[in-house]
Amino acid sequence: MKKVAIIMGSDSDLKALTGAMDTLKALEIPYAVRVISAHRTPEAAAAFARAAAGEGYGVIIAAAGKAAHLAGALAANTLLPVVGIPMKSSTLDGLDALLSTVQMPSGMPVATVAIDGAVNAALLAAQILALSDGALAGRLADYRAAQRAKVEEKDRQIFEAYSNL
Ligand code: RP5
Repeated sequence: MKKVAIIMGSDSDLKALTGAMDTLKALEIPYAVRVISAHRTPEAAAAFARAAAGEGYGVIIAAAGKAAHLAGALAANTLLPVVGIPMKSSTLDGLDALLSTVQMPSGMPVATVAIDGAVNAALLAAQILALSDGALAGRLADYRAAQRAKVEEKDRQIFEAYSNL
């Protein structure tokens, strides 16, 4: 099965990415986690992206904050789909990273999820891999069904606790 790469620009991003790791683990998708910076280690970023397809990766998740160029810098060096996660930082609440990640020039796409949207990044990566993996598609369908059941149960509880009919 193809692997997912979770690349973060700094170890200070790590805590916000646990949702991505937990989600990939729950879906039984192998993943590697790396700290590679578009600005502080630009050669490593290019080298990783160039080698990724040959090393068995199917999707790259790139998380960075502030002037967040990591996802775009990786995308520029691979044909693999790149999912960008803009990270919330202390100064501009992640708006800086959101704009830096989402506003890619035509010809070089990055699939950008919400600020700190680690779980959706993992799910999007899983959906991409599931296009050629029927067993994974089944696990994703189960994930959706479990999510639906949880919401239906909350609906039932809140209906009973708060309605005044
Ligand atoms: C970005 O700058 C990183 O992705 C991180 O979100 C932000 C701050 O990095 P540190 O100064 O905490 O290492 O490149």
